[in-house]
Amino acid sequence: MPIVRAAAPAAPAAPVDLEAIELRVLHLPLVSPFTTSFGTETVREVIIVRARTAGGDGWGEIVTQHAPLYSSEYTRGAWDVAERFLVPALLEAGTLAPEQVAGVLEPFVGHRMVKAGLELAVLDAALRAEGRPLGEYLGATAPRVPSGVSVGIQRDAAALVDAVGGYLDQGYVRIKIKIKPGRDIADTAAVRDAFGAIPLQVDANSAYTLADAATLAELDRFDLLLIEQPLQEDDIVDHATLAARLRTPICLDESIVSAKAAADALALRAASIINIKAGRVGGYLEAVRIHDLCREAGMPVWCGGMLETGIGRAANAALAALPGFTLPGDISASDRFYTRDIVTEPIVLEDGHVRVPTGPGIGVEIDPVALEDATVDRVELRR
Ligand code: OSB
Ligand code: MG
Repeated sequence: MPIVRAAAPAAPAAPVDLEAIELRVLHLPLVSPFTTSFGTETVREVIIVRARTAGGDGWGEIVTQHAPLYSSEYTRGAWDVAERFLVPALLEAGTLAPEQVAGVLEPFVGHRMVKAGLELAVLDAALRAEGRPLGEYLGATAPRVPSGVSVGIQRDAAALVDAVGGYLDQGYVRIKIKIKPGRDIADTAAVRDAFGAIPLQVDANSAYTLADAATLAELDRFDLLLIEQPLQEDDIVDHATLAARLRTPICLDESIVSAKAAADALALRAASIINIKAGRVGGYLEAVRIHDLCREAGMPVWCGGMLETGIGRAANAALAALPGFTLPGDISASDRFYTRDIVTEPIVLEDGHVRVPTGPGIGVEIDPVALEDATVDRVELRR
């Protein structure tokens, strides 16, 4: 069994004196509706965290969605647990290093996306104060990361081909299409027929059961990079059973909620690839631990996305630059989802890649006017 590293990768960051934490709910209109097997989103509802410290501010993003459809977490629940329990616990601690945040929040069960957003804000404040980039701190080795795009379910297969063609024209190096029962084989066939041997994968967001194994096995003929999360979050054994019946590699997303869950999935052969999302696993430090154990086991990983703003995307690019991220991530440019991002320099695609920020902390600056315009609720909790 691989050794799970307990502390942060490089040198730990210096503690910060937390003075206050500000939470904002934002509503950001999407450039086009985003449909998955669990629903359609037209406005991204997300929480932005500002950690106010004696040495300056730090920013984080709580990647919950409006409704508990992807996982049990959702924005208003996140807001409540943050305001009532998690933020007070951090303020009570007062002076703390980013590596201590998870331990302070540990007594509170679950709510990993909230914990991740709070930890990122403290980490960003600490690294900005030291002038150290997040990528360097996490152990990034690449200056830029290949950019894949997640394409929602469209009106019909022709519309899907149009959408995919548009993203390929923009330079995205890997396409992921969302599937669900009844919108799987024909949609995948249409994309393969139209674009040939492009790097292609599918994401079911838990929409199938083992009874659908024969349908899922039909996907084998399309030479996909992987099929992401075909079964439910807690179907670890069923995923192992399914994996033995498919040629297409199974990748887990929803099921991998911690380094422990990743180690279990590996041991049970429930997946041969893992999608790492810092929000889903409770933070960027836990994400690095999953990266490390997968790398040791020779299992490829890639960086997933939750329609992040420039704050979360910048941090995701830093994470995806670690050496074990051998498959392109869902790290699309700001304009994939938003006409107006809340950072001063939107994330852009350059030759199919996104640059890993080199400035202190997450390496992007917040646009105060865009932030204010998108804010629908705000609270500041003081020490
Ligand atoms: O399953 O990867 C997923 C978005 C919201 C919730 C779940 C998922 C997604 C995506 C979008 O696929 C990826 C992105 O942010 O580009
Ligand atoms: Mg997914």
